[in-house]
Amino acid sequence: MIVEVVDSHTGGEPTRVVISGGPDLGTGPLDDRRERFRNDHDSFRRSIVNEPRGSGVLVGALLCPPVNPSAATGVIFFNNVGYLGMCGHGTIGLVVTLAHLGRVAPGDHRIETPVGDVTGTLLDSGEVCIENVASYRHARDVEVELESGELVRGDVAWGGNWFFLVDEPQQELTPANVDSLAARAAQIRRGLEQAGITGANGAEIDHIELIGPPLQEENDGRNFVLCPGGEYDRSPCGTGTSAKIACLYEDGHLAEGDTWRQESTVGSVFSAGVRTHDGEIIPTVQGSAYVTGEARLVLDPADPFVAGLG
Ligand code: PYC
Repeated sequence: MIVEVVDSHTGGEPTRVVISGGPDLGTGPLDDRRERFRNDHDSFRRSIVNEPRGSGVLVGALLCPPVNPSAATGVIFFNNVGYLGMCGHGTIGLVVTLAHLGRVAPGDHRIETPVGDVTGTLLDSGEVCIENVASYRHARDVEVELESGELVRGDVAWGGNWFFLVDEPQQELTPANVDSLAARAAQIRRGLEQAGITGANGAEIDHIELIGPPLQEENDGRNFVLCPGGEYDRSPCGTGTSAKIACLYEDGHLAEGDTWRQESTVGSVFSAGVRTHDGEIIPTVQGSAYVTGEARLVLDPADPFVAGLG
């Protein structure tokens, strides 16, 4: 079986868009189709993003026919351990990939995801600005106890995925510190699980976002985001930036029309903002992506690792 993919990176974080050869998930809402993907085709997910064809840091994007024909596409994002609600860096990568394939031109493109519609605007500059799903803070200043007994406080917020956002002024959020940052974020995640702290309706908080001061004075903040599978986001994390934007707006630290420049751990930057609609906070996140490859992946049934490792 041959699967055609286009790879890109957004601020250093890779996205692999499946162009053909993916499972037929039928029709209906994208969240139903994500459940079909999870229940009936999970080996496809593992084949595409896990070793030996991928790596732990890769996010996959399965194109699906949209429910509303006016949308450019539907998409289901997935990673080394499961499925995402939305993915900001992935949506920027997706729009640049569709432009690379000649399927979209500069302008607004509606994209359906399992957690709602987003808009990806391809700018004349080649940058992409996404208007994300409505984002919000679910719980403020929540205390969580780590195995060491240390108490850490943070906010639970939704930006298309669930985040626990913690101010981390103690250590620089740089590549030199990723091992200790990942260990700390993993401890926080375990602490949340043990305490039964969740997002709305008991949803698992599967992304931990440590936030510190920027290293470049033109920027406003820097983050380290631990993703569900244990890798950190090389980009500033579009959904994590959206969660942060929602908290900033709710705290009165960001108004409509303001720009928040979010640095990632590797130094890439997203420019973010907010607009409100019917009382909801709609974040915008702008960044660049670059196509890195086009490939025909071979899924040979005789290959003992056809479904990937892990
Ligand atoms: O950019 O939203 C994002 C994201 C989520 C996980 C990895 N990147």
